[in-house]
Order: sequence, then structure tokens, then C-alpha cells
Amino acid sequence: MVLRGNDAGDWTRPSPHQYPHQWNWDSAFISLGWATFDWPRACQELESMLAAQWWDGMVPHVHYDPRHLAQYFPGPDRWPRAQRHVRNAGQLTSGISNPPVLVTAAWLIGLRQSDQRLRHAFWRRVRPSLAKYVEYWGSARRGPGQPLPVMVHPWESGWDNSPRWDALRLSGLKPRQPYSRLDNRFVRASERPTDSDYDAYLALVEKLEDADFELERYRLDSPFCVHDVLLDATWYGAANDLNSICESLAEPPAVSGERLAEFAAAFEARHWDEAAQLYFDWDCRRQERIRTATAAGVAALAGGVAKPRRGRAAWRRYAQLCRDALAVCTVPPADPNFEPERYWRGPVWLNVNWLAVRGLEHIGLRAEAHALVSQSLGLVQEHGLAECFDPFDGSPLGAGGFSWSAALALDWLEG
Ligand code: 9WN
Repeated sequence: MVLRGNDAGDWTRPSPHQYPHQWNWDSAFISLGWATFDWPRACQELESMLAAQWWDGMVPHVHYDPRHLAQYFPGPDRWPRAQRHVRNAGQLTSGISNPPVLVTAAWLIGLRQSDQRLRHAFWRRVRPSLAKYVEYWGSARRGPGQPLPVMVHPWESGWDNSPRWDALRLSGLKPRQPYSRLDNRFVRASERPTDSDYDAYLALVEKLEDADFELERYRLDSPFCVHDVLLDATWYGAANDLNSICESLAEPPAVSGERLAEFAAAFEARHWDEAAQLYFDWDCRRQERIRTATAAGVAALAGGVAKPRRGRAAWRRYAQLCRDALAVCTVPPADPNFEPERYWRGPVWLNVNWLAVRGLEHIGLRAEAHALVSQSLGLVQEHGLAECFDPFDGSPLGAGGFSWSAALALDWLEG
């Protein structure tokens, strides 16, 4: 059993060797799997992630396990200032976040509990931290004159080397401090981001540290500030799910209807591309849309923010672009940036399919949602619980024994 095998006590490693710490959006997806057979453990997964929260509400993308610091790069020593921001002294964290799927996961795992007393007790415990997290994105990360949050690092998107972020790779940015990668020991280099990607990732970490994680200071000196279509949609879904938690607890909504409406209008204005009939990301530096078709635009439908008519058009367009591939591949095969084995540049990822399924349900495409679940479960049955899959023959790629693949399959099987 993959989840039990990767269980680190309070949280679950994304995979046993490649990722020995706790990751923010991994724990969100992973908790959904635990909730199907061990509900208290699902709650613990989320609460251990929230224990790494910063004073300002940010929930870091990595919560380090002090027992395994030598096994993963970059460790907390690359984020020295980050450690001063942590609310619970002694927790070791990175200095960036992830799309707030965590909030939606808290709502969903609560719904899995039939005992209202237990469900409400859980929501009561986590609601203040979740509200701070939602507010962090909505205020500390708010772009000038914009309700949409600014994303500051490709790791924050969780789609590290997506072609959406290729302008960064091409910028030739290099870090001041030397470094050695550790990520190619268990996974082939041809399946991982390149050295140029890593140079840029580490250079941005230094810029964030120099700015002490203040958006205004960072923006002055960084080429990478974006409105990520998936992060924005996830925030909108999180805000609504947080409001649902508040309503269940007979408390006032955390995010007002006016704010949500303003956000939804900005989402359409920035992300919808009428000519392509797709949702794209937005480059805040160049003030232009990043017209790169990836599955992020269809995964974003999960947030329930996209207009259903546009959502349906986007799904049809993207499915057409990927018609020769299995399930939803991250980049369409005919795209010049497509690399079938390289991480976020082509392979199929189950969390993307899980989000796309929710999105299809939102916009009323039930048969398509059902078909995508069957295809995704078929991949797992035939090729195992890999990190990601080859979009043509489904062969397993990346790390093995991958926790969110196991968890999301369980969530689908349980219905
Ligand atoms: C950097 C843990 C994480 C996922 C990301 C995925 C990968 C890390 C890495 O692994 O990123 O954060 O070392 O490559 O891109 O989505 O959360 O599974």
C-alpha cells in the first residue's frame, strides 16, 4: 500500500526517495486518499502542513523533515530568511507556496465524514489557518490594481518546467552561489528539468531571499511575476470552499460575494483568449498573455470560476489538440515544446486529470468527466502508481510509488 509505505508519521512523502519531505499541494491531494480509509490520518496530513504556516498566512511549498536534509536539494539552508517567518518556531520551510488546493481538500475530506460532530470539530480547528492562507494570496500577493495574485516562482505553480515558463529559462538567469543537483539520482535526467531551468530556479530563490519575500521588493528585480491560470482558479475555488466551511459552522463568509465577482471578472479578462479559445497565463512584467497551450487551462476549470460556455469551448479545443495521446497530456503533441518524457512538458499527470474531471463536472460535461476517470484509472491499473506517464504508451515516468497517484485513484474508486 503506497500511502502507508510513504507515511512519515504526520505527513506522507510524495515518493520514498525522490521527495523525502512534505509538499503543500501533494499533501492536499494525498489527504483525499487517506480520507477513503483512515479519516483521522487525512486530517493529520492537512494539519501537519498547516503547522508550517508563516505569520503572514503563507503555507510553504515544502515543509522539511529534519531527518532527511541531506537527501534533497535545495534544503532549508537555501532559504535562510524563510525560517524567521514561520509561526511555530523550529519548523523548517521553503519561502514560496503552492496553489491552495489544501483549502478545497479540507472541505472535501470534511464531507467524507458522516459524523457531524467530528466533521465540524475538524473544520473548526483548521478554519482560522485556512482563512489566513486564502487572505495571504488575496492581499500580500495581490498585484497592483489587480485582485489576481502574483506567482513568483515556477516551483510555486507545481509545474516546474512547463513551457508556460520558458521565457524564464531563456532569460539565462544564474544564481550567485554554486550548487549541485540531487534530483537526477533516482530519476533519469531526460525526464527532469534541465540545468538551465535549475539555474533560473536557484537565482529566483536568491532574489526572493534578497527581498525578504516581500512582493513589492521582489518585483523590482525579477523577470518572473505571473498570474498563473491554475493558481488563480484554485484560489477562487478555495475561497468558495472556505465560505462553505464557514456556512456549515454558522459563521459569516470569509470572502465577500463582491470580492469573488471582482476576481471572476479579472480572471476572464486576463486569462481568456478569444482567438485561441483557451485559458492562458499572464506575464505581469510584459503585461501580455503567455499564449502557450497546456493542460493548466483545462485543470483550471476545477475552480468553478470560468464561464461554462468558455470552459466547454476550452475543453473541446484542448481535447482536439491532444487527440493522439492518452488522457490529458500536459502539452499537446504537435506543440514544438512537447517532450513526451520530460516532466511537465508532455507527460500525463494524475492530479491534472483529477482537476480536469472536477472542471468537466462544473461545466456539465459529465460523460467526458466519466471517460477521463476511466482512462486515468486504466493508466494506473496497467502501469502502476508512477509520478507521471508517457502520453502515447502510458509507460511510467519520474519517481515510482507516487503518493498522489495512489491517493487520487482511491478517491475516484471510492466515488
Ligand atoms: C520542486 C513533490 C513535487 C511536486 C511538484 C513537482 C516536483 C519539486 C522537485 O515534486 O517539484 O518543488 O524537486 O522537482 O513538480 O509539482 O509538488 O511531488
